[in-house]
Formats: sequence, structure tokens, C-alpha cells
Amino acid sequence: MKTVYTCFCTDIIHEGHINIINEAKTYGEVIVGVLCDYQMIRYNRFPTVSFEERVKMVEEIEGVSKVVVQNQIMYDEILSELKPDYVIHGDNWRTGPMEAIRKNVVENLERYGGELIEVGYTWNASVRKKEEIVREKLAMPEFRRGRLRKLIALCGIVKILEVHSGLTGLIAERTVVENNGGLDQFDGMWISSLCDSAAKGKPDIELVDMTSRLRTIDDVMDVTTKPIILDGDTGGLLEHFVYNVRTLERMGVSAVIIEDKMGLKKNSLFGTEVEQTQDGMEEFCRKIRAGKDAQRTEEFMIIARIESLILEKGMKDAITRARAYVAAGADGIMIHSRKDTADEIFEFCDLFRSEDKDTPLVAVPTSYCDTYEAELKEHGVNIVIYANQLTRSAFPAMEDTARTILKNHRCREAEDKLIPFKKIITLIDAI
Ligand code: SPV
Ligand code: MG
Repeated sequence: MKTVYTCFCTDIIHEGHINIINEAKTYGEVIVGVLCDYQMIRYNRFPTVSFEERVKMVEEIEGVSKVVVQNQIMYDEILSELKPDYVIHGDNWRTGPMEAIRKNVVENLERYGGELIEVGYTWNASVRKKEEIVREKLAMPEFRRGRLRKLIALCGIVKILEVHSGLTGLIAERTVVENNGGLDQFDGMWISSLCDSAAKGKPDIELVDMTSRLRTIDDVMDVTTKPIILDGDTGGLLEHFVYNVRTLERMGVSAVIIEDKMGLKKNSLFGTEVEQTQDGMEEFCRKIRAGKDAQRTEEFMIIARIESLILEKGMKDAITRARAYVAAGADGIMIHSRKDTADEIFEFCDLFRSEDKDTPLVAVPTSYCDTYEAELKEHGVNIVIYANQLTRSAFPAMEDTARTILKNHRCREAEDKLIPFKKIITLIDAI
């Protein structure tokens, strides 16, 4: 009997999957691959049920003879192992990032003489509803909050993108690219104080208050499912910080990062050009401890950000503070730098990791932008935050459009650089 293979990357079974199995049955014995969690996150979304449950779900579909694990998004390994006579897939992979997977399957099948069967992709009201329910579940505070810790455990390095609105949230949520034989996407979002303030035309000096920051978070949460890290500036007064921790936790924010500065906070990238005061180590430890005491779930993270390198206080001060902050209960350490190479970040990470293998390390490669994620990972970094690139790319693009319209007294000349208006009106689904 001939064999037919298909791979499921899903945590719900709907009509479309049943269609594929029914069609597959007419060609032979049906083998289904279940994509492993790590690849599912890169390709689609964070699974709402465990891998074992996903396997069981597929095993229970009538007509499935065998279930196997597919560990790679590309099919080289699985097809050389199984050599099925046919691979069956929905025709939705003919465009977009999934096209690379289709190409990979076609090449593999050609190698040993297998055949590809494509069936019409099922997208109707019932399928859409099921997909929406899963997304809504992922967006709920109790599901979203703990996902950052899970991602740190599961991925080599967690990639976080700055967002400051629902629209930028959608970009972080939906952007998927094909790269180096796989698919990739961002793991979560950073609500930057710099960009949240800039979007409101305000300086980054803790002027935009917590009520307004919470409003931004809520806008982002409304339309996304990925975990959120809040740039909590200095955390403010200890007496206020403890309330804010509980608010953030209740909303489903995964982590807050607070920096060891006091008084009028200015953006770190100013460095010593402006007057900025580092908080005392003991005082900052007290704030961390108070925050940890206030939190009510195991999942929420308070990450301590060290400004010693920014303020030129030296590596020894940075490491001493890191040790103290971890001892005070910090769930992670962010080390910041404004140098144009990552040398001092690597030095700090190596020193820190020589005695602490577990506490997550966070890096923000704004000034040392040549540095690859893989290099940071090699030195023990777990979270990389792209802290302002969306804002910095949008600003010159918008300014250029404004200038172009003003110069030409019409908007034709700007048109070619714009997203087609048909696309912007369909970018956001109406329920
Ligand atoms: C932010 O994004 O607001 C940050 C990172 O705090 S930095 O701007 O580099 O200080
Ligand atoms: Mg900030």
C-alpha cells in the first residue's frame, strides 16, 4: 500500500485538516507529522496545548495510521526517513514565507520520485471562528503572562521588538520571514519608555505617566497575543512600584525592567552628556525586594537593569550590582551599553555567567548594532531587545512623505512609497 505524508502545525483540528486527511486516504496509508513546539513557535504561534496533547489529537483523527514527530520546518530529514509516495498539503503555501517550505518539499520529492498533492485551503466561517478562539485564549492574561519564561526555556535566544501602538503591535505579532532554511518571527514586544514618549511627542524623562503607559499596553494587548516586557524606567517610588507590579501582573504583562537610576531620569544613550544619577545599590535592592514581595504569581518577572557601564562606573561596579540584584530577587539582569561594539557587554556577560549559569541576561544592541543574536547567545544572553527600530524607521519615512507632498502640492509623488490604500483597509480584520 502506498503512503501519504502530511505535517500538522496546529493545536486545533478543524474542517480543513479533516479534508486533507480524507483526501490523503484515497491515495494510501496516512502518516501525519506533528511539528515540534520550537518550530511551531517559529512558524505559526505558541501552542495552547502540550506537544503530547497535540500528538494525541492527531492520533484520534479517523483515517490516520501513524503519527510521527517532525523536528524541522523543512522536510529534508523527515522525507529521507519516511520516503512517502505522496506529500499532501493545503495550497495556501504557494505564496508568502511558506513558499520556501513548498519548494523544499518539491525538491525532496524529486530526489526520490515522490509526488505532491495540493488541496484547496479551507477558510470558512467555522474555521475562522476556531482560529480566533485560540488567538483570544493566547491573548488572555493567564496565558500570556507566563509565556516569556517558557520562551526563555525553549528558545536559544528570545527576540523582542519595540512597539508603541496597536499598529506596531500587529507588525511584531504578524511579521514572519523565511531565513536560512527556516521561518522566523519575533517572540514578544518591548514597550519602550523612549518610543512610547516619542509617539506622544514627549521627552523620555518619566513624564509620560503610568496611566498613559498602561493605556499603550492595553492598546497593544487588544490586538496581539505575544508576551510583553515593559520598560519601567526607574520603577518610580518604591511605594508606587509595588502597586504597579500588581497592576501589570493582572494585565498579563510578562516582565518589567527597572533601571538603577534616581531623580530626573534621562535616556541612557545620552550617557554622561547629561546629568544622571545612579541609585544606591542597597536602595535599588530594596525596590526589587518590595516588588517581588508584592507580586502574586510565579510567572511575572522583575528584571534589574544596570546603568554602571552607561554612567562609566566600571565593570566591577556592574558585576557587584548584578550579584546584589539577583540576591535581592531579580528574575533577570539587563546590562546596557552605549559603546559601538559589544566588547563590554561580552565581558560583563562572561564574568556574570562564570558564576551564574541560570539568571536570564538581557541585552539591547542599539549602539552596538553590528552584533548578531548568535554572538550575544554565545556569551549567555537570553533576551535581545530591539528597543527603538520601528520608531526610528517610521519617523524618516513619514517626514519624507510630508516633504514630498508639500513640495509637489499633490500626493502622487509620494504614492509609490506607500502601502496601497486597499491593503491598509484590509490589514486589520473586522470581526
Ligand atoms: C528605551 O527603549 O526606552 C530604553 C532603552 O530604555 S534605551 O533607550 O537604550 O535607554
Ligand atoms: Mg527607557
